[in-house]
Amino acid sequence: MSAIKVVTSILKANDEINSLNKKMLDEKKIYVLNVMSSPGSGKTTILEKIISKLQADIKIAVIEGDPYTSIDAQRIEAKGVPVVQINTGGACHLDANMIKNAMDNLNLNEIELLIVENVGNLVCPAEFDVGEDIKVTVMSTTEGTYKPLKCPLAFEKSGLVILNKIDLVKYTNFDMDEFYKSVKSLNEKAIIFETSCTQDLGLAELCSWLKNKVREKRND
Ligand SMILES: Nc1nc2c(ncn2[C@@H]2O[C@H](COP(=O)(O)OP(=O)(O)OP(=O)(O)O)[C@@H](O)[C@H]2O)c(=O)[nH]1
Ligand SMILES: [Mg+2]
Repeated sequence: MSAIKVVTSILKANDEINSLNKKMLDEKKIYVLNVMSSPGSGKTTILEKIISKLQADIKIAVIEGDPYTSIDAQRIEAKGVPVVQINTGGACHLDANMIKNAMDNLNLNEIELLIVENVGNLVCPAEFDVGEDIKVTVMSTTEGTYKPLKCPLAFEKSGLVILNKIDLVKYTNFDMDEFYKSVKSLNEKAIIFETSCTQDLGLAELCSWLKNKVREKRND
């Protein structure tokens, strides 16, 4: 019984801070992505590609969640956009309080698109809102067909699903029909893009969709 109460109160505390973060991000009309995936699905690589394609038109900043290192933040910094590193000290997800501290280190007047790369983990991050307009789940074709059914919450809560490493599908037994069926069974409204960062597939379409979302929010 007490364990249930602890979990409830942690989530409630997160919701309260999240509402304040969200209010500020909405006032500034910043469109926010919360990008989640298993370790190594390609989150940072997709971010690098998005930044390259959109930075001439849209002011982008990134919050990088990582258990211990700054490796991904350095990759993003090399693209020339503001980035704040959050090291969770081994914790498996970002929470609203961490995002609040990161926001204090960003000039919100100079951001139109804020991308949060969550810690590589496809279970816990889905529980914690971080001020996002949309949750994004990235999964790669090398992770097996049944990942959506094994980690349903991330897919249920994600408005956008990116199936990455589509270039590798031919080397796997990944069942594309079954993947679409499982995602749609969990979340029939999810928009799905197939991408390859090595072959530059699907990224232009993804960026065009994203650009529209950023514009919609600015014209609210
Ligand atoms: N073949 C192929 N490799 C890719 C693709 N996208 C990313 N990779 C590779 O996959 C590996 C992991 O990519 P990252 O972008 O670091 O993955 P991540 O999800 O950010 O990883 P964590 O932050 O550690 O969870 C790297 O070696 C990338 O070069 C792709 O579309 N195709
Ligand atoms: Mg990464």
